[in-house]
Amino acid sequence: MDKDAGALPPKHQFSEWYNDILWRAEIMDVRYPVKGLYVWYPYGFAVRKHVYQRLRDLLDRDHEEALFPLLIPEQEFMKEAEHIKGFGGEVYWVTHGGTAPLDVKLALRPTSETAIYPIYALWVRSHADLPIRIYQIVNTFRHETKQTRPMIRAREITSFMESHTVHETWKDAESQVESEIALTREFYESLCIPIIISKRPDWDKFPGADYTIAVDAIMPNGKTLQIGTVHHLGNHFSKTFEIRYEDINGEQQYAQQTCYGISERSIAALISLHGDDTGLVLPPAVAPVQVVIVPITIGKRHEDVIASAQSLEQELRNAGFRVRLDTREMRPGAKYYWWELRGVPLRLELGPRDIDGGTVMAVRRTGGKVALGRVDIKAGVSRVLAEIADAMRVKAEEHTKGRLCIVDTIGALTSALNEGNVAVVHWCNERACGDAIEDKTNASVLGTDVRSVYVPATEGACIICGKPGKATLVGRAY
Ligand code: P5A
Ligand code: ZN
Repeated sequence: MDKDAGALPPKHQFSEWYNDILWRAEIMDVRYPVKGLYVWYPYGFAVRKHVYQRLRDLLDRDHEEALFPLLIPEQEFMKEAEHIKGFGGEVYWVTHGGTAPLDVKLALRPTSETAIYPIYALWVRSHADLPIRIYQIVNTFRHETKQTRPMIRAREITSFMESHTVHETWKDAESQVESEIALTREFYESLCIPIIISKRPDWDKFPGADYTIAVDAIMPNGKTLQIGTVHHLGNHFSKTFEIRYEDINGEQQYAQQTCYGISERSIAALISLHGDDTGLVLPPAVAPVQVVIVPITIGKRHEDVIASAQSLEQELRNAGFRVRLDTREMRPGAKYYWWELRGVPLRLELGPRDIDGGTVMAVRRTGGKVALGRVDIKAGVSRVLAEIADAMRVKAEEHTKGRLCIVDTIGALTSALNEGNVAVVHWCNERACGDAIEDKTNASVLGTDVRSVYVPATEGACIICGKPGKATLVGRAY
């Protein structure tokens, strides 16, 4: 793949655009010789670092970070029946140590419930040990059978944040679910990504959960991407793994649990929702470079301009901005293109005339330019970065709103979906009606009890049987 080969496909050819931007902007190299495994380039890894730092900061308010092993003994993995039904077909097994077959086969974690919960059984003794709120950020392995795509469906999920909590009562676990949802909202808010929250239908919940709350984003092509899930596990796993506590009356009780996961799909959504025909567009909160300074050195004032650009760089760096001064021997136009492709939110251009006039030209990646005063440049840059984040949020919200159709007949539902939209209907929660919706539309019932600012929280007649139903999301999912 020659980096100078051709141009980035237009964003409306979304699949082509997505595959192309990953190498052009140096996010991921997809040439690793194992299907579904991908390499993070340094620049992609820097984006990941800032996104996950944001996630860690939010989690660290009331969770603790820990680290459990990658390998899970077969007996532990096989203990929870539903879990095996759900994941059994996707597990990679380690069968040999060197050349000798292992006595006990070891699973590469597809997720870590069966690694963590036997240890929780040792840690939990009394109600005083609860709640436990622990997360880890690790790689997990799933032998996915659907089409693999970088960050969207990987066989090695490299950036799996999994939180596992333990509580006394079912209600306590329920409020933990709500608290993880609030955290997820805040996380995606800072990435300027609009989300839709709903309760997955029973047949689609996490294997071993009481219920699953899913977080979806609408991608540029109108497909939905599940970018997070929170599961109320009830006491299914605590019964299997004997996680018991002594309550205040001295009686043994099974604990109540939740788990919650976010992966590099968050970065797939970030890239996909904000990017444009020119390249990436990164929100200032997570951009590895927030401000790039391009000196315009024509003629004899070269040294003057460079010195001025260096002092500007230093000042902004001291103020806490992630700033880069681009002094490479390239035409300014080529530099603009380079940084635009990489999604840098703000470019500052500085030439002799700006220096004489006491200004700096600020060019937003989201469009438009404005001259900022050199003396209060810190305030100016802060303000423009905030404007950029706002513009990104508005644009992504308009896209999401524009793709959401509220419909009440199967005919309207089918055409909404065929036009590349996601639809909201009313559904009675009966499996037969859910199956009918899916059969008639060739789409999925994604979730009910939809929570979204774009959808009125109404009740209405089920689109199939007419009985009372709740707002339900129907779409074609990745
Ligand atoms: C929650 C964390 C779990 O595994 N156990 C611990 C629970 N849930 S989950 O829904 O199966 O996965 C959590 C999130 O991970 C993302 N995801 C993926 N991302 C990239 N490639 C994959 N193959 C993949 N599979 C799941 C989804 O966003 C999911 O919500
Ligand atoms: Zn019905």
